[in-house]
Amino acid sequence: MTADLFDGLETPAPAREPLAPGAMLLRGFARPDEVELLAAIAAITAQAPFRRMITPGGHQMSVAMTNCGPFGWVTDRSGYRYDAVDPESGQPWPAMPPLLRELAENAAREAGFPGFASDACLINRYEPGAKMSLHQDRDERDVGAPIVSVSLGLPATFLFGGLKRTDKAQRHRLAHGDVVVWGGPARLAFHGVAPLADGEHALLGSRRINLTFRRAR
Ligand code: MD3
Ligand code: FE
Repeated sequence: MTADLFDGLETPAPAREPLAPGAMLLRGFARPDEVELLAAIAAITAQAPFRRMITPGGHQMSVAMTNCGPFGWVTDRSGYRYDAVDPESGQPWPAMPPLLRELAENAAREAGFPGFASDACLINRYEPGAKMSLHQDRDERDVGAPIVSVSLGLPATFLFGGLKRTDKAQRHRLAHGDVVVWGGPARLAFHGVAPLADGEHALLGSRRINLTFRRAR
């Protein structure tokens, strides 16, 4: 007789793939919610459209961004900051839908960070050729809280380095539905995204959308 391993028990735990100390990949974790996630993103971007922001150095980013939640990450000639107001509209950022907040909280718990209460969700849109250079995320008040990232649409090559910009970076393929929790010693690692390759995704077309949930304040 072959017993079903999960017979009468709870659903199996999602596959956890450690990428580095503090960094846990949950492959496909967001897939069950893909349709509702995309509808929520469409509603957010109707209120706060994607825009390509300007860096303090005066360059326009290739990635288009928007935010939802109490705080949003913005950059302009004066610097990087979290702001409660969308500078394009003068209005608060759209509310963070409970589905998004709960997805991030559940992923963080799976990775060993229970009670993750994100107050900012940065939404990045990549079209073919868009990239993100190596950087650290250090505009958040409490770097003891993790960052949770959700990848949707076209796959990307993610670069994950060390605590120094010059440390050699590992490359990881992040595909539709993949969620990564970045905490502990990974939280301040340099990271980036290689130029997005052309392609066609069934739900998103020739785009990649990445959500990053943060505890900003
Ligand atoms: C590792 N976004 O928005 S997500 C960013 O795919 C950002 O759009 C990339 O880097 C993207 O700041 C990467 C994965 C990620 C996000 C935050 C991290 C990895 C991280 C913070 C610390 C270490
Ligand atoms: Fe980042």
